[in-house]
Amino acid sequence: MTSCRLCGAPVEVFLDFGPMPLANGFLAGEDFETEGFFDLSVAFCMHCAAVQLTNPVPREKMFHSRYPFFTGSSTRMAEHFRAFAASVADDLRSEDPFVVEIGSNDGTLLRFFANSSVRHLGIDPSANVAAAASENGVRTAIAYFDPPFAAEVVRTQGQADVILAANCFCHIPDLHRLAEAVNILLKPGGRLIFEDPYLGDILRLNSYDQIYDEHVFYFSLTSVSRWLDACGFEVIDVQKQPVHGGSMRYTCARRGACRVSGAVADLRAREVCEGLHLPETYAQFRLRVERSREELSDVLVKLRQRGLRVAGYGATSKSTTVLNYCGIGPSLLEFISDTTPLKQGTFSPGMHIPILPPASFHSAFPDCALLFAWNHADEILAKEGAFRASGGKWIRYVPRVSLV
Ligand code: DWN
Repeated sequence: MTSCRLCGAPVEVFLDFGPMPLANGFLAGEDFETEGFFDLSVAFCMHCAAVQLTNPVPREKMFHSRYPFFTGSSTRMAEHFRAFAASVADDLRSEDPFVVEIGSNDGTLLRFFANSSVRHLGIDPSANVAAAASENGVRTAIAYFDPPFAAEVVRTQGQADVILAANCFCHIPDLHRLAEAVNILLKPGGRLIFEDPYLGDILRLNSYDQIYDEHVFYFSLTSVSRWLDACGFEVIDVQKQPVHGGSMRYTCARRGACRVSGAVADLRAREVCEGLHLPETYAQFRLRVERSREELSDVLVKLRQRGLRVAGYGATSKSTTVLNYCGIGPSLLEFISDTTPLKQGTFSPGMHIPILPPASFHSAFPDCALLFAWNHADEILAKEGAFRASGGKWIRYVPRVSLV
């Protein structure tokens, strides 16, 4: 029996995907033999409602100097982060504010502050994405954020007015140590604002592909509140975000320091109505996931039997879960198109499907394209009109398997 990383109570595994490769472990042909696998299973805590991986992968295996995901690879995401930064900047009141971002990746969010000459610091353990941020004029430290690091920042640069994190906290296995570090770095009246994929949306959309090694937690307001409560903080506002398949932005402060918005009580009540605290909710999710796997495999097998060419679009982290869980290999999917230079010329983790640049997609459109980057569908469908015009069909699997 595994225990909850947040409260120590026993947890119940509701979905076991079996052996999985690293979600971002894109590899060269000569590395197939030595590729590593781990057991991907996800559990629910009856006590604090935290949904979490039971078997996190050592962080150095995932976040390193060849980390292949760059936030700025989507123009819509860049716009989302520009608007996020502008709203934070509007609320800065001190004379010489200091803004820190944990997990700052290529600096897409902090660039706004850098361009406005606001004191800022990005922190990221992956040297290559941090270097991209520095090249864009964003001050970035290559580090994991922990209490000693926070103390060093305070000693050299002072405490922060605001600490930001986007798609970062769900990657951190020890949230109590994280809160300890936040407590050191944040000014007494400061705000912690973070956003991550929202559990309610994962259940609603059946987006099981959000489950992979890097995502240790699948947050709800209920679990976030229990975590922060144990650390002297509280959620003072929540705002739903339409990115990454449905995210939640949590604004937090030290307990009692700020007025709590009515949106917090509203969302808490909605989570009770949706049964986010009940084990049967997760048992039902598991059945829907299993059905989706059967339907997707069935569609792909039938398309191949008809002699049609099928390619993937977007070599996302999420695609690693889908491909390996559904057993989709090169016999069903010819290649995956992706804009990231670091991924191009490699093979997908586990199933070893070639990753090719978009030129390969455009030079000879496949008959169908499996949209792994479904969270960027608006942006992609807008620019890939020629594929549809040529008779191409998109295969979607979120929220359900469909051919459009
Ligand atoms: O939390 C995480 C999220 C925020 O980002 C990380 N653990 C890793 C990463 O997850 P992901 O890889 O599932 O993220 P995306 O944003 O869905 O990945 C999009 C992929 O698709 C990138 O490799 C870029 C590619 N892409 C493309 O080929 N053409 C993206 C767009 C918009 C395009 O037009």
